[in-house]
Amino acid sequence: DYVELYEKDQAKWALLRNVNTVFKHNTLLPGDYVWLDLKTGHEFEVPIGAVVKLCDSGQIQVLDDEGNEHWISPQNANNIKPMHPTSIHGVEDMIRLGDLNEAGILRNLLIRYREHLIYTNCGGRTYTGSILVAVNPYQLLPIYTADQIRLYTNKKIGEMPPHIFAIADNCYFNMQRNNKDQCCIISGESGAGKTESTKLILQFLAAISAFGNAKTIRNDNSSRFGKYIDIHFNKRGAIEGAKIEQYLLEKSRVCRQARDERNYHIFYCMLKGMTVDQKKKLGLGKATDYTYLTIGHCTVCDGRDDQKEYSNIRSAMKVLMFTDKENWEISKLLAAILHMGNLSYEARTYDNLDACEVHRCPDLTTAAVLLEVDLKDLMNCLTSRTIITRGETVSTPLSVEQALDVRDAFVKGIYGRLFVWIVEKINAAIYKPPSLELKAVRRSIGLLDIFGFENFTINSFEQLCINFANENLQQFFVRHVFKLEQEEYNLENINWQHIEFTDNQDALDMIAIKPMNIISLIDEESKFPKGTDTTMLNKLNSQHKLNTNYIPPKNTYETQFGIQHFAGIVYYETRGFLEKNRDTLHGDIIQLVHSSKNKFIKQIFQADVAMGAETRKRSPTLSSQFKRSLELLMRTLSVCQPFFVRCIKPNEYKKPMLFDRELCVRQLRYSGMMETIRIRRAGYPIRYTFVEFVDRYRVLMPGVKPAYKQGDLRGTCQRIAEAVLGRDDDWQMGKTKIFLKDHHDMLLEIERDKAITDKVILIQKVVRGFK
Ligand code: AOV
Ligand code: MG
Repeated sequence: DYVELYEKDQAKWALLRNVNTVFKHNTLLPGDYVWLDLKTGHEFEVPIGAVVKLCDSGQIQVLDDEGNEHWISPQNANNIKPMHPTSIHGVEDMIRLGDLNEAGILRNLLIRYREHLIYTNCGGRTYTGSILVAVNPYQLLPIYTADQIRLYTNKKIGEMPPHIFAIADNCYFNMQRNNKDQCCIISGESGAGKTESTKLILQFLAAISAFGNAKTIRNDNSSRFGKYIDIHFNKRGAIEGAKIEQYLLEKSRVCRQARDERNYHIFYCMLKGMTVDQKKKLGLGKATDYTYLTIGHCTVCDGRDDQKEYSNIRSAMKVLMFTDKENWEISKLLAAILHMGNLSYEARTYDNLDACEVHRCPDLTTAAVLLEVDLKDLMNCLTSRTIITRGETVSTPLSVEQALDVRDAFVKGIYGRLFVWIVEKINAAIYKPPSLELKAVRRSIGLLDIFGFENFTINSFEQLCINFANENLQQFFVRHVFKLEQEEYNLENINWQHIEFTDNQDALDMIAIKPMNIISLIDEESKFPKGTDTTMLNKLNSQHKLNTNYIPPKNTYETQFGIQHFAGIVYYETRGFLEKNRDTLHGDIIQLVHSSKNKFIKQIFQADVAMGAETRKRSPTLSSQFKRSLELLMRTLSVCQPFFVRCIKPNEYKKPMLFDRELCVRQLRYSGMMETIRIRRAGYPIRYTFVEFVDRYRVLMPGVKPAYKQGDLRGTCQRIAEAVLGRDDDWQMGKTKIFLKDHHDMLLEIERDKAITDKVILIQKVVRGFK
């Protein structure tokens, strides 16, 4: 067998195929597969697979995987290399690849993708720490049916082809078998398929998805917030409830969208889906009537039916126990936001001060009616600010720019609090607090779906936060897959060749960990009364200009700085940073809300009203809140047994059956996939302490006593392993644990099943004999 020979003796294999002397002896035959190195020198170019078409007087014609033909002359013989048999038709688990290099990994994904096999394991046949690679198909595949779910339920690992359902099933099985919390970390860049993967594991998130998702250039349904969904199971393994944790909704989107992007889906859905009568009551027209919905010059989204979505959202909200009244209150606030966005201002000067007036228009009146506040009060709030100096309250006018900022801040404040309220409301419907006795036995599976890594033409504070979150996830992966793993091998003193990997800890240190890190400098400047975006940038420069992960502005006029992230360099435009980070509403607005007769808006602003002006000023900034919630998240994840789903985006056009090789190589490279496969292949995914091993498998050796009665535990463990697995196989004895490969575990489990069944039959026979 070809494959076997290659694995056993590459030299002999090569000789047999004459591959080193291909051109001399002309032994390549049409139909043979080769790697073709085009040597273009592009950063993300790797050799492409090709098949030999013709051999003609020393020249060889090949057809590459993209359908292009090439003639290779004898001088360029080095440009082609034979392909390992496993690469020809692909493998379900990448650790089985003979050509363990980027080209091999990439081609494996490509040929599977062409056959609609979007899932590939990466040392995935293990019980813990499975890694699944998912390539976004951008089309509905018939692989998510109820039948498929049944096929994947309760299966031994490796029995079925790789699938997201296998991950879900393994999570569940693991939770039961090890009585330990599990988590599933879904990563990948924007549009790679994280949210779809999450939905496939869990289907009831339709409602929250519309309020927090929007069309961006990268993704028509981009998550503009992060979420961690914890599903709780009772002792018997039945779902008992769930809880959603949300992270940092991108509020700026409510007021501003980049070209070709949309505001949150819910606005467009509402305008398409409401009845004429409902719209009339809210004074609403069509999407194109509203400034807030048209800044990106895009009100429709290909392939999305806003009207249908609206009815889906409404029915989901019903399931989640939102009352009709609550739904109406939500709609009123959304409508008020749209009306406020249409206000227009005129500049004035009073006593040489810049001031402005807001035009009286139907939008203004309707906003006041919907917010249930006095029209005059609303106007005052939007055009002036109360300042207290030496115990005296003075009203100072706002310039047009300031007034627009105040209005936008108010609108973002409403939307942000509305979002938080909705998440809380959903939690109230799905969450059941554990009773004291249950606390100990309840187990959970957590699903993490955040916003993916982003790099737009212009990136702002939101992107910094998003990318910071992704750095954290990457570090979690690196720690789990490379650092802890190799640390344990060293501690246990087993035979191990260190595997190099790219560690993003330095970048993370610079962004948020080490003293004077970027986040803390931004924060400090936000609290400093005289701080501006420029003074902030200056501080960043003087502190970090020598750091290799920091790219300072080219000159003093430039307002952006760059960070070398694990997934590439991103330049951040600092204008507006501090304002976004401070995220405060001034007292007049809170006062206005307090005066409202609308109970709902008062409720969502409850905490702010209760706080009082001074506390509000000192309340934590966005980035410090975000940093803290990320730390909590990382802590939660670190006590779970993790599964990883790595989503890959095959093209930038959201198209099916289009595989951009360079784009994919880039993602595989920065996510550390090469090294991951290498460590997974060399490593020992299954390990037991000697006690665990002896107690679990002593049934395989007659006469072995339980662990607590053993004098030489290590010796007994070794004896069992040698007997069942063979002395020469690739397993190792550490100081306190035995280290095994997947197939050892599978073998041991099968043998154990057999032994136990035999015993049961024996007992039955004995019992019957007595009868
Ligand atoms: P994301 O969550 O990773 O981006 P999504 O999960 O929203 O990306 O996927 C983007 C689009 O790809 C979806 O709207 C689907 O059209 C398509 N897609 C993804 N996975 C599948 C699948 N398994 N089957 C069919 N279509 C799929 V972001 O949230 O922007 O980082 O912030
Ligand atoms: Mg998403």
